[in-house]
Amino acid sequence: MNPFTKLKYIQSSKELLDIAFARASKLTLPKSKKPTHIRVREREIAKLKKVNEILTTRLEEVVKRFPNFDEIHPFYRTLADTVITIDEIRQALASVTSAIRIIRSIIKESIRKLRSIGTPNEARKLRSAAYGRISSVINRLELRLTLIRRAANEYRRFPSIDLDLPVIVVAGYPNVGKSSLVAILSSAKPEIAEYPFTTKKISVGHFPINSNEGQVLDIPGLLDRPMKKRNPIEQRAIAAIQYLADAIIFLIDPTLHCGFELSNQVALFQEITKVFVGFDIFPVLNKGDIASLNEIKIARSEFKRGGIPVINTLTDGDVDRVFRDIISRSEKIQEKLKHLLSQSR
Ligand SMILES: Nc1nc2c(ncn2[C@@H]2O[C@H](COP(=O)(O)OP(=O)(O)OP(=O)(O)O)[C@@H](O)[C@H]2O)c(=O)[nH]1
Ligand SMILES: [Mg+2]
Repeated sequence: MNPFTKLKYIQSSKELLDIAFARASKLTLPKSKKPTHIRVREREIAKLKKVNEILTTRLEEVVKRFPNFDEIHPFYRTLADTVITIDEIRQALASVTSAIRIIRSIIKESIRKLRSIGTPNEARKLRSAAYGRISSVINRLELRLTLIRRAANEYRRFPSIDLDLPVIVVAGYPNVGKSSLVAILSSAKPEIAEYPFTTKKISVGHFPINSNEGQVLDIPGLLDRPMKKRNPIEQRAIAAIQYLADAIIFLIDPTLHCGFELSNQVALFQEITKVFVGFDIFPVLNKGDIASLNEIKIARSEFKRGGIPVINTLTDGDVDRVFRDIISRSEKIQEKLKHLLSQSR
């Protein structure tokens, strides 16, 4: 499951200061017969305490809502790292923690001084000086808060994947029909378009299986290039394969309508099988409605596999049969299903 769902909107420096100072200025103290200078002093102290409470609880909340990056599943850690590096986020969160400390010490010091101050004017001046120092501490955090907000917005939207349930990843070159396939196999409604690189984020769809649920993942298209040269979007796709896939459907467009050569798709397939040793990888030819017999024959021979099934996602009722066949041939999925069955007994 996505470990970042607790993240909320991260307020800006200005929003934090506005709310803290506004709440503090609305404070009303109980009526008292104490001399004016004492009452003013108490009021200024109460304001500082309020500002301290609001700022430190809100900033602590920002830090607390982030899970420990060392403890989350490597898939989510890798995904997070493709948005904003974990080092950067850690540094930003550390700056927030140290800002909390500084604010507390400013408040403490100011309250101590306020207690021994004589005139109301001096008390107000001292409190106002403390506000100034607090403002500059918070304003200095602005870039970090912006970074944390960006991370939180993206992290929160990561797909929620249940690792106890079977996971099938649909991989392949861009534009070969991966999203179209995921859309007909599952509850997912990914964007489908006639141009490559439509899918930029991983999405998950569910399908019923043996009174349980399976998950099928739509991932961004991959080009045939070394792992080191992959951009963050492709790195996400690779992370899904590496950490989540019980089985991989490698979807191929034999017609070249996707805009890429068959030789590139073959090279990608070879790369994936080389890198992900021991994974169940099932090549499937798509766009069977427009592929010629010759194109299918060439693809099968290039992939050095005779019986690669042919489907199409537009009209073909065979898709489900091919899918169920893959599920029955995937050892990892069968193991998971057996385990689920034994648990439900
Ligand atoms: N004729 C035909 N067109 C298809 C088939 N499957 C998908 N398409 C078309 O191929 C194009 C790409 O489909 P997508 O499902 O977006 O492909 P994708 O692999 O997810 O593409 P990226 O997200 O860009 O990697 C769209 O215009 C689809 O309508 C098929 O079986 N037959
Ligand atoms: Mg897609």
